[in-house]
Amino acid sequence: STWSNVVEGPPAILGITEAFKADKNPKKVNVGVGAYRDDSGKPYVLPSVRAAEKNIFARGADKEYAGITGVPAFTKAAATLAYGPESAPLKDGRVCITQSISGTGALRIGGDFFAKFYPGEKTIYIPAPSWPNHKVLFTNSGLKVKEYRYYDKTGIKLDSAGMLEDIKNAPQGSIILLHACAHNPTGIDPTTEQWADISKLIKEKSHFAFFDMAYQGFASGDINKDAAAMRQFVADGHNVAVAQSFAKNMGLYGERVGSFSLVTDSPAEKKALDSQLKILIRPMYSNPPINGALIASEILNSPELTTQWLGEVKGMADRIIVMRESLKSNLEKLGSQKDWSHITSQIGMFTYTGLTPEQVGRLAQEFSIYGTKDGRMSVSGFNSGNVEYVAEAIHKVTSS
Ligand code: PLP
Ligand code: TYF
Repeated sequence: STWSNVVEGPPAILGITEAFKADKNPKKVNVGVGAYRDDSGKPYVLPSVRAAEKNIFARGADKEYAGITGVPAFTKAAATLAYGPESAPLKDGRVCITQSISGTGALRIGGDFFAKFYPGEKTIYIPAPSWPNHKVLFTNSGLKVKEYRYYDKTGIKLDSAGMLEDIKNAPQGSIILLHACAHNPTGIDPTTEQWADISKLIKEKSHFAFFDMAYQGFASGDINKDAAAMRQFVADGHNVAVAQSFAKNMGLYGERVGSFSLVTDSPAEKKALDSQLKILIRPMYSNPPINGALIASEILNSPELTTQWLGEVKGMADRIIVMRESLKSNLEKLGSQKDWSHITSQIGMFTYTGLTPEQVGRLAQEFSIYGTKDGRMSVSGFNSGNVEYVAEAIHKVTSS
């Protein structure tokens, strides 16, 4: 037949959710996919998002097409959120920005743009490990993908020396992908001092810094703190690229709201790049969906809703921080002799537990606790009703 050459491929991360759904155990826990859950284990629609939806509906907003680069009131506010209201390149009018199909779409626009226009080495270096989608996404864009060392498995910490060495040894003018905050999957970020060294080295080597910012506000509860590394790079004179997502910090997962932006040297250069971004995007999807962008815009352009939203982001971040402490103290209470300090020192959506694939397999089979094979667990899958159970299960598989 026509498709006889097509063989079935491996399941994506969503396979974990399928296994979870099929499990009849009432105690089952899903810590696979990174989507926030409230303390009763339910998806959470932010009250500020509901309020924004009401306003949009009450206004009788139409369903006309946006332009190729999306809803201007949204992208303007999104840029200010990422770069900060005092950002020099924003004030100078030299930041290109386009709406995107969430963070993934932003990365893909970036990948395609680099593949077409980047004058230097068309190789992008991603951390080892990284969000699994990075490698295939940039490869499909036509970039060569290589890795830099990031995670020190023995110490469960950043391999700072390895990272710097690999960035140093990359050919002059390579593209370096950096997680802006809350590194996925490890939950381990460079310190402010380490970021300063990375920025300096990237400058010296004339590399290009591409920030994947999927968790602004979600890591620390503070949108400025979580953007600090990226803003420092801009202040250091890097013309960065940024992929921004509103999936996590506004809980707009399925609405697919994000942006791709580039800092340029001048408004004239920005104009040229803006035109090429449009030429790139038009044959992909003509223009992006408007609903989520209107919601984000409504929040970011209303001081009251912004204040409310910031409180809600902090609420999500704080619940995750409390769950980290609870998991760790429960493990200690059970008498676990292992060092679990990384559970509370890591930040963001995930804890990289250090469990082996075999232990992860036992968690699923014996306890109906579903995480990814690399030992990553989505902390928001924990709640006051299941954290003790999870701690007991982790203690059992790590002590026998
Ligand atoms: N980048 C990282 C590091 C992520 O963890 C994610 C997923 O949450 C994304 C990008 C893209 O997510 P989305 O396309 O839902 O915005
Ligand atoms: O790593 C995660 O679990 C989140 C959610 O294609 C996610 O980043 C996972 C896979 C995917 C999109 C989002």
